[in-house]
Amino acid sequence: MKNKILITSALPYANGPIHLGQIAGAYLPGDIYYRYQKLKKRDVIHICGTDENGVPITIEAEGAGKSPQVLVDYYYDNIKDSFERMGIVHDNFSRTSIQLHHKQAQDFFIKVYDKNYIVTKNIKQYYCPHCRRFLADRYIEGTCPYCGCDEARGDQCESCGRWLDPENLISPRCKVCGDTPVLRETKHWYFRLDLLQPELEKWIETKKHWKNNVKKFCRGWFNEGLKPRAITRDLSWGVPVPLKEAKDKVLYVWFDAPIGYISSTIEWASKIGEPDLWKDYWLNPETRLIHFIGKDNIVFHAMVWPAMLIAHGDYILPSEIPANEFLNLKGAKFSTSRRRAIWLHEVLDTIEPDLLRYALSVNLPENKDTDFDWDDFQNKVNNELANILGNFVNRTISFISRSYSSKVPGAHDLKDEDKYMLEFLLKTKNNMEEKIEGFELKKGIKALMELAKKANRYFDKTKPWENIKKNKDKCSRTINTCIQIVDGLATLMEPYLPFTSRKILKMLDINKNEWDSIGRPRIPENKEMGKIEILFKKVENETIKIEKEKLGIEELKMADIISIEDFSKVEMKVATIESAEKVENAQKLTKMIVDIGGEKRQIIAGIAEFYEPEELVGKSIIVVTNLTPAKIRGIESNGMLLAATKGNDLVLLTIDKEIDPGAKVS
Ligand code: B3M
Ligand code: ZN
Repeated sequence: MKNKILITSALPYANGPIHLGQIAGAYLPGDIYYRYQKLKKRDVIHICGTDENGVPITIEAEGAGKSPQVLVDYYYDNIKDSFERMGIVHDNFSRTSIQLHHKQAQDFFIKVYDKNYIVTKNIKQYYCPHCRRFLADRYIEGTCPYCGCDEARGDQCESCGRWLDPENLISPRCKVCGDTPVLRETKHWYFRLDLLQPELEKWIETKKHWKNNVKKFCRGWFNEGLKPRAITRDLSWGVPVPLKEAKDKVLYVWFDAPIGYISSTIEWASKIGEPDLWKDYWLNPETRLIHFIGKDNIVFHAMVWPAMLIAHGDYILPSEIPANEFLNLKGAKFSTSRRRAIWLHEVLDTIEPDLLRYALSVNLPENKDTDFDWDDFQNKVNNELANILGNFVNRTISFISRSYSSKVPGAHDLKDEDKYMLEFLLKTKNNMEEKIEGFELKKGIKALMELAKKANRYFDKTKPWENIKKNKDKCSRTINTCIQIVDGLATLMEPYLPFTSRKILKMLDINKNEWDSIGRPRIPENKEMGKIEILFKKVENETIKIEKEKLGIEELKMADIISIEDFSKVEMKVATIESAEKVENAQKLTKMIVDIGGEKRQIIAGIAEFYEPEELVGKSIIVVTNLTPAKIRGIESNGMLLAATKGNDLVLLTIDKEIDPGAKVS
């Protein structure tokens, strides 16, 4: 086994906040794995940072009317802060807009260029006559030729994950103005993936144990035959191409971004005052390089990046690429650019990080896409985390406090039932090691919950509350065994639930978890327990309701087929909007007063991202008027307006000719 581990998690674009899909895809798994390796006392570092170059940034900045620098500064802070609050730790969290990275990426380019793996080509590229510029990949959208999704981008289809060229798109359109672009001649630099295919194939062949999703992707590309890929773009933001004849061009973001893993490691080494230490990882064949990513990044990490590394020649290649599938939001993919997401920093305002870490851990999309759903979240927290794990820890420590004045009773002459439990603790540890090292993190947390379940049953069966009078020895054996299990659980949960683990240690009055001492009871007789704390507060219905409302319109369910009678029960009227304002602290909600023919109603609707309040006033819309009034974010809404939605678009239903408000719609 190699003795060093270099873990990276995909560098998130600094073009929006982090959402739960990204957390489940890469960041939480990376953190669990890292924390575990730390507990095993391995030489491990976890490297990350924000991806701040390229079109994903410029498009977002243009849309927001800000400069790219202002945008990335904002989201760098926002993302770093979200990770910290979530307990996701990195040894270094860098950014790719810094000088160190620019130089690193340029040097990399030059070395590969000098080795003749980069060539120029005159090509025809889409140009938008209206915007008067060449359109880099993501400035073009159209229909995916593979899956038919009509929101595919010029570089990749988010829906099927296929890697695209803008020319592949059916009915291309300029993302900025919607016009149809035309092809014009220009020059770009190409990376000779074709030359590297044989070596890549050989390398992937050695990865027998890799997950199928990664290998399947690669095989597909090999069968088609790799082609040279353009690695420059016409853009004024990013890493300038370090060649005189390429002024006004920058490196394609996917060329510079993975080099960011190296830059971030270099930055880490100099920050800790050992500027050469990064070489111990990147230049050391005894290091296992592990990239945690989501499946949309597979092509770049399993093909392009290794090809770049082979072409460059100095650095190690990835050992493992644990790529997760997607965590979906009710069947749709989370997407930062489309702002279809549950934002981590918002959730953390009301929900403890460990509750979220748990719900995501047991639902990681390791082998297939999974769904996130707030009811399911509540169920997992209340019925599993609180009722099983929390309950066991609390009943044990409360018992010691009540019946033994907070001092751990001794255990002499353990019986089989007690020994069995301590052995099961050790077995769970071994089992979790195997699962975590094999990147089956979901199975790891499930093994931990199994132990907590068994421990509760043991507590029930041995009945300490009766034996404290009837059979004192047995009672103290039980409680001593239970407290050793509580201690073991605290250690085993640290990778998954670090905050809870801390809380338990505080109650046990111990300062550190020792993974490898699990199974050897380390809480001595008479040890005094610290103050009892409730581990998990149950999640109330109100909290879930608020989270669902934040999702606004996206929560609407698909309609079932209904009869005419059912439909005729719905009363709809023409309404005129008299006033409108945004609801404070609710990005998506607008509050309106509408006139429905003599009667005024207050309506709350999830349209704030589509209509400014002043555009709404005076509009005639259609409102459902006989619904039970609902409270949204504590504000009463007495009616529901009708709108048409598709993908990311929403338009209100209005009327074709003037008619007085209150007119019935039928
Ligand atoms: N920024 C895509 C993403 O955030 C991209 C990853 C780069 S990893 C080198 O999913
Ligand atoms: Zn345009």
